[in-house]
Amino acid sequence: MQGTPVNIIVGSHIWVEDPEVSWIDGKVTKINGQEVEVQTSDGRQVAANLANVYPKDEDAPAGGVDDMTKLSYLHEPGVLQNLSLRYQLNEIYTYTGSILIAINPFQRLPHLYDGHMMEQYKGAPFGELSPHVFAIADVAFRAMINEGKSNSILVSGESGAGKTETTKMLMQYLAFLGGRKGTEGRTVEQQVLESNPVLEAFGNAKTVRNNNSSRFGKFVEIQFDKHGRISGAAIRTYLLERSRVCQVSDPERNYHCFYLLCAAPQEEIEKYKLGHPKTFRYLNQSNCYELVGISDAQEYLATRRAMDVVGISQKEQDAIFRVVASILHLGNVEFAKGKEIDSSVLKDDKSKFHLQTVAELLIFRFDLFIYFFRFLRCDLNALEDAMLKRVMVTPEEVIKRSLDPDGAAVSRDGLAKTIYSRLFDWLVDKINNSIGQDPNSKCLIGVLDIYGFESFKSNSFEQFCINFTNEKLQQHFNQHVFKMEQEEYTKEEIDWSYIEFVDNQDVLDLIEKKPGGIIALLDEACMFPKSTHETFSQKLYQTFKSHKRFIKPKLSRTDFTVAHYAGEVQYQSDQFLDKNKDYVVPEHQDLICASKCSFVAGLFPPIPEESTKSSNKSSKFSSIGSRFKLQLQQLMDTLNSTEPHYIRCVKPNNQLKPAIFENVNIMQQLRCGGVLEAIRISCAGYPTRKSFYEFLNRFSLLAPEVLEGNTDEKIACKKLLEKLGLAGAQNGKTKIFLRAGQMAELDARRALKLSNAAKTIQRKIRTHI
Ligand code: AOV
Ligand code: MG
Repeated sequence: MQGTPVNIIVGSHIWVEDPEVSWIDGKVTKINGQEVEVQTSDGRQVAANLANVYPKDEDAPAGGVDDMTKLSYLHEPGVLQNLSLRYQLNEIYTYTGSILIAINPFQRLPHLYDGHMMEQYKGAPFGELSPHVFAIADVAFRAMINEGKSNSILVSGESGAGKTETTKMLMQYLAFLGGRKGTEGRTVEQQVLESNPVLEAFGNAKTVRNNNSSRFGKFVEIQFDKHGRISGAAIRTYLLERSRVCQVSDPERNYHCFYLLCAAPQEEIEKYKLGHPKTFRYLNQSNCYELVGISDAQEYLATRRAMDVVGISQKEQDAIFRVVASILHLGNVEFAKGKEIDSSVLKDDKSKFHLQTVAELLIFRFDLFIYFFRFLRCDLNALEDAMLKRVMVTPEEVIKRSLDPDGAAVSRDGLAKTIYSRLFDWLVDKINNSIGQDPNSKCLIGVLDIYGFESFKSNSFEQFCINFTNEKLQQHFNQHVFKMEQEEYTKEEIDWSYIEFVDNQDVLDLIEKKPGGIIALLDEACMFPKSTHETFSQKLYQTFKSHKRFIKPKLSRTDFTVAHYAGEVQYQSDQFLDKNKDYVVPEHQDLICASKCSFVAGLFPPIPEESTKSSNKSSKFSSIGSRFKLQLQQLMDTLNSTEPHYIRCVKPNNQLKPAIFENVNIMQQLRCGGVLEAIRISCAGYPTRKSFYEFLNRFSLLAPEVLEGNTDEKIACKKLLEKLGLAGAQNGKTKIFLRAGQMAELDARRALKLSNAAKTIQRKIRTHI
């Protein structure tokens, strides 16, 4: 942040920290050494340290400025006030240089995104029109066309901040620019757009933070031909939240598709033996079944239509929903204690019915089931066995061991989660194949919609991976912002050689270093059969005893804390080992692989012989953490080969309502999203930029002689700077660049001069009288 100027005097307008509203403005009434007394604008008298107050720009425009770099004082309170002023006027977009900050309006603003708007932004020079997502997409598109280089747009922010909506608007605008005018039917751009509702139906759910929360990360790569027309696309997804399939807490929902299917036309309900969501264990753990303003029945039909557009055949669609229904039935299979110790049986006839339905839907050819019923009876037994027993291979013999009811339930849920995540992956693959890739495309625009930094009361493996992603992206962001700053200085022919910034490489090393990072140690623990989360945590404590980004919390024996760039997060390690193991029980694998339905069998391709036979444990073990790390590295490689653009989405309040601007909440997001970091980097250089005209207008009264006989603003400014004796300030080609604190110093000098001038006039008037 901009260093606190020493020029604060009694009467200065300043910002002072406030626990309720983050920053409040006021007037200095007394200065005593380092302590200042302030009369706040809400009528209180508060004391603060001189180092913690910031000057307020009394000349700031009432409606704010559309780019933070135009602020006279670039500091936290200035940024916050500017966003607040604009939000009140429904100006939800603001630039910080080339970064777009988007504050969720929580209300439809249709005029902002209509065809007319798209036309306006098309080809308009950046910064000429109000800040907008279209402007960012337009810059990316033009840069791609003109320089023949790939571009990417990175959208980030916390849950409910508006990433997915922003991404959709970006895609719509790119489809508008790169679409084939007047073409009917299934065009590539239509397929790209319609992939959204399909993926949302299967990958989004209502959470406490967002009624339509994406439970996966997504990178959409839109390919263009040499004429700038969309010629292909590829969608990559990251880390679908698997646990939600079996575990939903009130008042959240499971994935939308389950509710959509329960609201399907009667014929389908009967075919899949469905009923109200209340009747299914995987849905009734929460009391929330409906979404305000959304009809699941209509969404079901809309999803089907979108599936048509992206090229999923009717037959495939039937199979998809059959699998979705079978997961619901699977969840209703319950277990009770069997006769033998530690064994289990199906709890009752209801459980038998549901298991049989799973068998019908998943394992047998649904349409042939009735004819082959007798023949297939034994398969039903196989299904029951796969649920209740495990095969153990010892050097001497092969034995079947029974599972106790809890073990059987865990295994059932494991199966449900695996089937669902494979179904999701299938959908992504299918959409990619159907849209098609353009092998000749040299340029692409990538759009990244990925979960923002998370820090909850309880943080598990998912938060760890999410925050790891954010550390990676943050590093990329910092490097980019730093580069942009340098480019601006180079363009303006300014010396920037001494600007430095600290990056977050040390956190990344802590997490991903090989060997010895947290992910590597977790993999090691997963491969060693005797490991528990306790031994894993002990290992972490030992290894990172003196790592400055790693903390062992005092009151816990297994938690660990990582000091992320956005703040400290305490992780509970108890499920880390389980969640990191990507393991499919061989019985489940064999069972589904042998399904008579080729779609279902295709979800579980046979595992190659060598890897099952191999005695080498590491080849058998597949770690979610390591795979994710690899995926992330590939993503970073892609991003590094593109010209990035950043959109930071901000959620103005937790009530998800319009017109509420919560300062403290927003400040925290600006910090996590790196907006403040970007400002800090820019403050390390020249945070204040003023056009020659503005600068003269404001400060020429400090040395009016510079204007004499001078018509060239640039020369007058140069002279003025010399007169003012500001160390380090520079004259660029079109602007003046001031170091942190210099603006405040000049304002103080100006205020003093004005007040002296006023006193002189008064004196003159008095002597006159
Ligand atoms: P997210 O993608 O950032 O959260 P969404 O894009 O789903 O958040 O936005 C959440 C909700 O905010 C949407 O459902 C809309 O109601 C509203 N919204 C967001 N942006 C706009 C806009 N520009 N205009 C109008 N309404 C908007 V998550 O996926 O939970 O991290 O996982
Ligand atoms: Mg989303």
